[in-house]
Amino acid sequence: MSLDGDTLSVIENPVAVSHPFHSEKTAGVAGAKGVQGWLKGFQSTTQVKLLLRPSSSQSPVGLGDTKETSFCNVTEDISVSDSRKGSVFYRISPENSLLEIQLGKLPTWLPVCYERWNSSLGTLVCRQLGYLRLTKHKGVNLTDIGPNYTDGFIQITSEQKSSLENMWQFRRSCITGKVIALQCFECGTRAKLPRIIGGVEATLGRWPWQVSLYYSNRHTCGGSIITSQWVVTAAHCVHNYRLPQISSWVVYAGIVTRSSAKTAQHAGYAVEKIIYNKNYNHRTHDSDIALMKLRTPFNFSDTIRPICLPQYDYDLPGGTQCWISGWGYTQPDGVHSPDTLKEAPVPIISTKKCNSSCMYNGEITARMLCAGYTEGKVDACQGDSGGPLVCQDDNVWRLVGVVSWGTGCAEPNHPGVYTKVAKFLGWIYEMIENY
Ligand code: 4AZ
Repeated sequence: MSLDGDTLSVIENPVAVSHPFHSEKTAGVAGAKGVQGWLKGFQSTTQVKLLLRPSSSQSPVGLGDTKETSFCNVTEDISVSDSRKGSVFYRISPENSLLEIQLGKLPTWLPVCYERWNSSLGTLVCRQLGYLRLTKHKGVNLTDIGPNYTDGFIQITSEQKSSLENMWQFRRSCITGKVIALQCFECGTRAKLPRIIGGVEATLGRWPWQVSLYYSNRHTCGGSIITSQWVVTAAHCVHNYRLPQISSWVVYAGIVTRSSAKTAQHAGYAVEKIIYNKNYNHRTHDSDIALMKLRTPFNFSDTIRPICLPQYDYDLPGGTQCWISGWGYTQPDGVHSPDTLKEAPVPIISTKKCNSSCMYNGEITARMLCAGYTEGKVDACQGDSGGPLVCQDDNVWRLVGVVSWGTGCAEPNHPGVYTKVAKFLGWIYEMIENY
């Protein structure tokens, strides 16, 4: 299987560098460095969109206000310093899997000395990077990693610290002579695909984490694969009367056309558990998030793959380009449900702007985020609910939002509202570990 972007199985200089997990691909290409990585995700892709087509003069980012909307003059504040909370940044080197840390004021990425290290710390670091868990870790001899690391090391402090952020300190040398190599659970990549030009329809494998949730033999909602047995969706898709009838739900993965859902090749996956967030509020749409556990695990392939979760403590600035996908209505009047999965680019709208009196006037809670266009025209709609809002960070796609609600579909000043997944990371980890 060949993957987009870097894979760790490629060793550029086999003489100078030895690879700790060679022969395996890894997910460790994402830096938790903050906004630069996210802004790189802007894509100049042929304009395709989910539900409603923007006029040909529109670009996916930075659309200006139209006449009706010009009173809404809240400007987006794409400020880097506002978005970079905390002062410790993590990444896993794609060349050699070494964990590298940038400590606030130091300008360089430094390897971490293999001392006082354990797998729980590895899990915390993987989760900080948006991966669900650690898959491998080991100490690598400094003599095996070549001459590239001469600026010093990060050492784990000897004192008990309450937060991961405070665990690290700078050291000139590393007594053990070993540094940490990590591999986290792979997610957020797609297979190399032929390009589509000029279409609004997605092709197989472009959004391999997208699933269709069928209830009583009908497509009801979208969802996103996060592990081999768990799917994230919206609470409003599964709450109430639907819960006791678990056997009525079927999860279809690895498809782009709904008509292919029931062919033998694409037998759906039965559902074992549905958990919706206990703080879900039907009236305000707050905490609109749920998890579905499958009875049997997905068979991962080029067309069925998990999406990464967002990193902790990171708010995407307004204007960041993200994507939605789904089988929801393609007209606001709600009569056209497409057979083929649709996709569309949508920029994040800051909560400040989205909560202004010309948009949702204070209805956006800290657990929601907005994406779309002031003038409407491109948006998620009924049937897309529970599906993904994803953003690319370096080469990795992350589940930033879950399609939740909005006033109508694609109306001016009423962008789509999404559940902010970053606010539910602790809840997701807890459910997946305990259920
Ligand atoms: C819905 O009814 C729905 N325009 C989903 C998304 C949006 C509106 C409604 C956003 O499921």
